[in-house]
Amino acid sequence: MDPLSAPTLDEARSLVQAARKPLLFTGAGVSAESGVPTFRDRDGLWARFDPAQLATPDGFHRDPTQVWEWYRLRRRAVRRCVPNAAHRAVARFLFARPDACLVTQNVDGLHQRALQEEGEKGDGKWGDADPAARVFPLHGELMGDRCPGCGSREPASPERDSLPTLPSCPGCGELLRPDVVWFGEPLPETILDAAMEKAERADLCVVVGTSALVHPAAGIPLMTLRAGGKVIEVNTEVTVLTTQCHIHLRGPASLLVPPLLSCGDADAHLGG
Ligand code: BV8
Ligand code: ZN
Repeated sequence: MDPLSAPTLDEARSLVQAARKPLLFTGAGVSAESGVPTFRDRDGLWARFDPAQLATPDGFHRDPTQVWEWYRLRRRAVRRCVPNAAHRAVARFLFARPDACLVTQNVDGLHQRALQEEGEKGDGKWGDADPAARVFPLHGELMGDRCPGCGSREPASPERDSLPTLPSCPGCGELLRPDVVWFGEPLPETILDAAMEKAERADLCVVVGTSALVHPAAGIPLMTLRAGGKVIEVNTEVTVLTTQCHIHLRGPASLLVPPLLSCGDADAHLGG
């Protein structure tokens, strides 16, 4: 069945329009059509590398060169990617709905780029809406370097990423690391606390493109459910969450998210 003609899409759109506190929750699948490899799909990052070995403090301590090689490869790939129709629809939704927020597991920065581009494109039509404060990146940012020594942070630079040497902190000389949360590391407390509070207050959680396997992030939709809210899932596959969702929309994010989140007919035809 054509996912756009499924009755469930209309039902899901009504839930989105009626929601007072909608929370959007995304994973790597929302960026798949931008060309960013997911983690667990067949051609995903796990297929060729073992993030359980590389995206960990032990892995970094054991072989910082290999870990940096992996992150620099991912950065080169993401720099060639652009936000897709799903990212743009999420951005427009956040501008149009001051009661909405986004919790993302993604570190690729494509949601943030879509917000910036839609803000500029909006050319003032969004008023003084500043949705950036309603975006909660749980796992950090791929395009950021952090110093474990003095805590300094700076944006990743293609120049520094192309050096044959590993990056060291200009302030204290310590070996820098990518500013992401590795397996076995705690998530940033203020961001996680704020995201969980939003999940408990949300009356609707729209889950897009996640296998819902990584905790504590995967607990976000469950907190909305436990608080009496509803969950809509957009995914090309079923997941461990599917049976608990009120509506499961089967199909790609860039096809389903624009009509699902459109804030008006014109917007839906924008196609994201
Ligand atoms: C912590 C940054 C404690 C790094 C990432 C056993 C049980 C439960 C938990 C654990 C356990 N053993 C260990 C743990 C904890 C562990 C965990 O959950 N492990 C899992 C694997 C079992 N969690 C942690 O370690 C966390 N920390 O618990 O700390 C603690 C507390 C205090 C003090 C000390 C310690 C930290 C987890 C964060 C790890 N970092 N990323 C980097 O990127 O390099 S997680 C990584 O996975 C990414 O962020 C990614 O977003 C995330 C989740 O994956 P998904 O986004 O869901 O991606 P995936 O490929 O899996 O799925 C894609 C989906 O999209 C699929 O469903 C697919 O069908 C769909 N899709 C594909 N294409 C499309 C699509 N959908 C729509 N449209 C499409 N076109
Ligand atoms: Zn330093």
